[in-house]
Amino acid sequence: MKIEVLTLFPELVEQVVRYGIPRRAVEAGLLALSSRDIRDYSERGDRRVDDRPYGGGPGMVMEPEPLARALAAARLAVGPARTIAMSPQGEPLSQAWVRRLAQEPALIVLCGRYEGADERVAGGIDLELSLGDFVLSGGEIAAMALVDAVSRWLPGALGHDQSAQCDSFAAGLLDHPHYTRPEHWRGRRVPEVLLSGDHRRIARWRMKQALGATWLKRPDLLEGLVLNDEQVELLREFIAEAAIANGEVEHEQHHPTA
Ligand code: 9D3
Repeated sequence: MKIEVLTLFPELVEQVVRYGIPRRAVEAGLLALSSRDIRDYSERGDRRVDDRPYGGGPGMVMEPEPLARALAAARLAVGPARTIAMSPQGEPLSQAWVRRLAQEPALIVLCGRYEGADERVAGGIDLELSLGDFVLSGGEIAAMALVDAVSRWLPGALGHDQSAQCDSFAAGLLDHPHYTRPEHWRGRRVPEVLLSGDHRRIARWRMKQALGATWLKRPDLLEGLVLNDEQVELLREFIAEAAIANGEVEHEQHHPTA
């Protein structure tokens, strides 16, 4: 996949492929990232690409002409591509979007700065994406998050085992707890089941912990899932044990979040 990022900070964006899975995706020829400096398309001697907002008010607006020219150059470079603007007005980025975008042959990603782009460039944009409801200083870190997440879904970027596990084990759930050596650390032991060598019991314990963590911390994620019979039973057990641990059985209280 080719990704072209249009930005005022190309050196910042390129950092994303210096480490980890995005780096390996580039080395394996699965990903080509290039960033394009919007200032190179400025119409002005001082290379500025911002101007004051019509209607007044604080802050500056990205001019449409440099953005349109940079978009045209990016399209020439990568061919037909989905064009995405990283924007606080965008749809929240989700794993569903990440997996969909990883199928594309090319992406063009526009990073806003200042108060955002002149609204008239919106016609050249297919999709607006946000990282969520908090304020960033610009779209670059959001674009880097998108590149990182997409690179994990390029065929061959993860070990085959890993991706298969990710798919089948606990899609849509929070992770189960992890432990490593030593077995006994500052008075706390590793759960006995993980030392048992009984792979079926371990898998059931992990699924139960994943279901339980999701129920406790992100009940909204459970709403969207269809659990199989074993998962329903494991979650019932987890909830029953959590109630006992909370002393709710004797006192007939309810779940702490209720
Ligand atoms: C403080 C300025 N805000 C006035 C109400 C509007 C605003 C403009 C530009 C807020 C943020 C930004 C820059 N942010 C992004 O470009 C951005 C972003 C974000 O801020 N949060 C989450 N996802 C994203 S994607 C791009």
